[in-house]
Amino acid sequence: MTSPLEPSPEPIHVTRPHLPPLADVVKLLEGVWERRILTNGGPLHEQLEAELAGYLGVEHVSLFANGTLALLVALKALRLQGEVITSPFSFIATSEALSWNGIEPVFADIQPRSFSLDPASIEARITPRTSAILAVHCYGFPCDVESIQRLADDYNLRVIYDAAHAFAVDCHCGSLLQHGDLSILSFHATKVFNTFEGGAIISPDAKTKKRIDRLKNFGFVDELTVAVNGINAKMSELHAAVGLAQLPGIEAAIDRRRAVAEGYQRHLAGIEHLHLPDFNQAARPNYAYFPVRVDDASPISRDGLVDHLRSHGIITRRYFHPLIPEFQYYRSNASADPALYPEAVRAARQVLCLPIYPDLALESVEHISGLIRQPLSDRNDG
Ligand code: T4K
Repeated sequence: MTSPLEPSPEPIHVTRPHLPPLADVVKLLEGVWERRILTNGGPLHEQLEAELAGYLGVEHVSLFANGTLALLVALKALRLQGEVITSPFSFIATSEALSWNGIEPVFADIQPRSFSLDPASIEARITPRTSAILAVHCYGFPCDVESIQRLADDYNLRVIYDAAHAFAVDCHCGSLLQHGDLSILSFHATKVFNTFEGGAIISPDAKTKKRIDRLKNFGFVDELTVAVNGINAKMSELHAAVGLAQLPGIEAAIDRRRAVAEGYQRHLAGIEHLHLPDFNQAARPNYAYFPVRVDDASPISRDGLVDHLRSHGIITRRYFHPLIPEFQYYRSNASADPALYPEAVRAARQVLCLPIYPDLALESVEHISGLIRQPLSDRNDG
């Protein structure tokens, strides 16, 4: 075992994709080679939609080439216009999907525990032009879905959940993906469940799924009819094969993530100025990320800790710094004003995502924790 203060031999990255046995993928691909149906809703695509619906506890899954295209199409499917209230503390794709649809993102503040939109701040941003709320289950922690739905009902707004991080997360009433008008998932290499690249939309009913399935296939109803202004956002058979091979191992992968998270909770407990994530927010968490906060009174800053860990080969990430409105493209947005989202500003300054993935060794978790404890404790003593 590496001693807590020795450098790691190999860099440890914030994540490492979970892969199914290659033989399982090859077996599925043999069928693809025989059938020569490579895409456009092939049998593996259909099978993965059905198996995912069963596993996730939802009725209607539409697969996509990636999560960003799923977001683009979800917004289009609901015919949204004007302004949509969203989180500044997310991956840039959340706002980019709005901009690509000609919709203006309006940034509201987040709650410090869940890192997800604060209903009070959403309400303060509602105008006559607001058509929807695009909320993010950040790090897989559930949004306050009930308060958000109440606001939507009161102001006649639609709700879309960017659930890119929330694969297989349950809230108090079952699958988190059942809330809102639509939810989208990402199956990118860095996600809990990956198809290399991929994504999905969860629809509440068969009619909505049909509309979404047309939108992702150029809007075709049949060979002669295009009903909507669609796009090509389909998942190929190759990616579906990876997904089908992943599913049998997903429970074990989430269990191993839990063991890593519990290891960090154990080894990092009681360090002053270091605040650990609260996974009890979900009835069933997925441990997609392990975000810690380095508070402003800490003897070492968050960025100092990033550099310290990097010098020992531990590559953490500051998801989500910079905030979306700090990127050049959004700086001129009318709601790009840090005074409107102080909690998001604080989170972007304090949060550090530690390595977490199924085959991260528990010895490495102890090693990383020792590296974190050192500068926080040393300087406290001095
Ligand atoms: N909404 C939200 C809230 C999202 O977080 C995302 C994506 C989306 C929507 C859009 O979904 P997609 O269109 O991507 O399906 C990553 C991902 O590219 C991105 O999918 C993800 N969110 C975002 C939070 O993180 P980076 O810039 O961190 O990726 P990268 O390449 O630096 O990877 C991080 C680490 O993972 C690397 O240091 C090493 C490891 N890695 C990565 C890849 C791609 C591997 O070991 N193997 C790999 O193949 O963005």
